Amino acid sequence: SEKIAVVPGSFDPVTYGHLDIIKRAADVFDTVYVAVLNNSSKQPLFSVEERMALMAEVTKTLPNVRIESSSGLLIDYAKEKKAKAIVRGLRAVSDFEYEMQITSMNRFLDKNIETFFIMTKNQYSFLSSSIVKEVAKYGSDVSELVPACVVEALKEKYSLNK
Ligand code: COD
Repeated sequence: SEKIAVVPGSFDPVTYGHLDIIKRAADVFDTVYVAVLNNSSKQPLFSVEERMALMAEVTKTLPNVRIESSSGLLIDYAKEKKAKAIVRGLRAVSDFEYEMQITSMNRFLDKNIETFFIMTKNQYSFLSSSIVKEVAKYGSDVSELVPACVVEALKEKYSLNK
């Protein structure tokens, strides 16, 4: 049967680190749903629609990847999609505690959906959306960290292209 995975995140905005995880998940699973969600402890720079549009642009060459959004719980969304797994990326030890917490909560809510982790590539281990936003805000070049359409979207947000 079709093996379905959900890759959830706030993706505010998508970085090469996220994209690497999505590509590697798409190599293993038949269908990957990228779920653009709100993290209640983060104040997003880009709207859900903007984040989805950027994600769609950067994944357009991946035929088994679909971009969606949900305003509810991740686990309910994963169930609705008949997903076998939730796939998350892991960077440093600092990600571990938070990931343990959400994994346990999601397992408590539905024990049939596994959470799988993909270790980041070394070159992305210090990359995060927050760092990218911080650097872009001051007008520095982030083109090695995020795809070209994201570089443009950041310039527009911070009005540096005027
Ligand atoms: N290399 C590899 N992986 C990376 C990198 C990198 N450089 N940067 C980020 N990642 C990974 C992250 O570890 C994560 O797995 C994924 O990419 C997305 O990252 P973010 O930061 O965009 O996403 P988060 O952590 O803000 O996502 C949190 C959710 C939105 C999934 C969570 O808040 C959620 O599930 N919200 C919906 C409501 C819900 O169900 N809440 C209860 C959860 S128990």
